Amino acid sequence: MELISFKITPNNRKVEAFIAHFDLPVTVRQIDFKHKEHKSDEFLALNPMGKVPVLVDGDFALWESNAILVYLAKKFPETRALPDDDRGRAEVDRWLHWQSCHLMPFMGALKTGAEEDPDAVKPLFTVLEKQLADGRDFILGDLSVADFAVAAYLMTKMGSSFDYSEHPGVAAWRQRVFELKGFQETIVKLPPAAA
Ligand SMILES: N[C@@H](CCC(=O)N[C@@H](CS)C(=O)NCC(=O)O)C(=O)O
Repeated sequence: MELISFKITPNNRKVEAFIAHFDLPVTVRQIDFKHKEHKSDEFLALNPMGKVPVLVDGDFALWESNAILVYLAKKFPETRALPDDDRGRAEVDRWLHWQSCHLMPFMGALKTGAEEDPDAVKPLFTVLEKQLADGRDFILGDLSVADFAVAAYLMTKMGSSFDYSEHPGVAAWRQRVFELKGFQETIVKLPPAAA
């Protein structure tokens, strides 16, 4: 299996971190954005969206990072990262959708300037804080794909700049996930800014 990726972005890092955390037998290859590999005919045959990540498993090419996380968790059940009961599975789906339908669009709006107030993230943090109450170490209690999907966003430069002071449960969970082997092994050190 091969993951075509671009580690520096959260949708890619979440999958890379999952692979690294569980030592999955997936080769990770960084895409050549500079030469627009993602717009080449060969790549568009794998993902007509022209975006990474893409997982290639034999003749099956899967795009959309959260779909990839779920596929890998099912393919490697020893990760125990995807509950197999209906309710647990639905809970995972809820948080994957929350990340892609609420957290990601909010952060996208901040990036484009459509939203100007970083503190507008607080209602989202309040929802996550409530989920992490009752001493839960991870979003579902046990580590799951949901933690990889959501935390990767909060480890970006923007995610690190948010004020977590009113949401200590979110802050502690974010740090806990950051310390996981998979996230430690996928830290990208940016070159220092030019003087
Ligand atoms: N919803 C997609 C988003 C994928 C995505 O936007 N990938 C970006 C990098 S994070 C990309 O490949 N951008 C290149 C482009 O749009 O030209 C996912 O979660 O996989």
